[in-house]
Amino acid sequence: MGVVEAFRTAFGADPETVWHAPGRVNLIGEHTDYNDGFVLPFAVPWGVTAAVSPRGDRTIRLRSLQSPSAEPVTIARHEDAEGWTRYVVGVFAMLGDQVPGADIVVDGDVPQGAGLSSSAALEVSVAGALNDLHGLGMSPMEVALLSQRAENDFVGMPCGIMDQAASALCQEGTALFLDCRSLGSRTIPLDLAAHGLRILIIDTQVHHEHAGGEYAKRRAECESAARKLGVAALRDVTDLAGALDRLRGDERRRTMHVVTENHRVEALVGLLRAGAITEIGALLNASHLSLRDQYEVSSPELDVAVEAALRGGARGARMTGGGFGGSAIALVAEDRLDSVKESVAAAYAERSWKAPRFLPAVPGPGARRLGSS
Ligand code: GAF
Repeated sequence: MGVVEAFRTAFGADPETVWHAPGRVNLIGEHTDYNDGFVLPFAVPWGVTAAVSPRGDRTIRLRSLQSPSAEPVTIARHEDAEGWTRYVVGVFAMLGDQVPGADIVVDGDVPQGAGLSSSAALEVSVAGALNDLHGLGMSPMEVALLSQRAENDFVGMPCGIMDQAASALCQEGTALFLDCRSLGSRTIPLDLAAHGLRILIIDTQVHHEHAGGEYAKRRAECESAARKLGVAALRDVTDLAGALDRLRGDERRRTMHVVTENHRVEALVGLLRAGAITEIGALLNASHLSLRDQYEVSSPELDVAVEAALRGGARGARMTGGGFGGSAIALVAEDRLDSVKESVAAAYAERSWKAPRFLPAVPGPGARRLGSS
């Protein structure tokens, strides 16, 4: 059943607007966003579609086509929200008195647990719809910032701006180069097909439970290192060797990663702009090693996926997203796709791990209205 039909069944009328927001993969620039640094994500072809009508009271009635119950959940007070509904109710909480309640049906097809930002897609689809319905006049970046605040302050996940910005701002066929301090962005053409290349998502189908706690810990370590170095954020470190001399242990390693990763993003953008996409593999590989050894957010499943993809002929590969499971990406020449998949599948089978899932990553458009009645 489509989302509009489900809305009619649940609420007895057509939705006033229907919005779609995508998930993302990050080409490079990992754990740099909350350090005021650079990121280069692109939107994936999967996302969340939200059919929404405003209500005359403050109640939120919500149904997800992915939830087994056909009955909408009724949320009269924001603090009553549980589970996935918090990402939606968080958006209402951040908008406060600017909007009344709403009837909402959501339908998502972002592969669950793959680390492709289904939560950002959910927040941005609802925030985009409410912005439109109530004429709030928010720019796509303001929609992203509001969605990030919903996640930080309501859900309690201290994420940076990358996922919501990618969902709100990306454009088809391009990656989004975002300066997470100025919030200035530019679209960078990602002309994979013209070079006979593909980006393959390797979903490890594993997600480690401690990911949220480790994420907050990394963020705190970076903030502490920046304080010790007397800079506003690790993005401001210009003398890396001097900074490393002044730090120890984990904070030293985290700083090493963040500073070098920012340089890798800029280098990779430079190569793309020069039309040298075939040359970006080494930067992807270096990013992975840094995330594995310096930032310590990889996992055995991600490492094996990356190593096996390279053995199978990938031009470069790295974990993508927050880490501790989720997905890796591999840059692969079209004629090597089968051998890369076979190599990764065999490496997983040898270890008796659950088979990984392979998904093609084609850069899609960002959030947009699909229709209104
Ligand atoms: C998660 C977060 F939500 C992002 O903000 C970002 O920090 C990413 O991990 C790591 O680059 O997706």
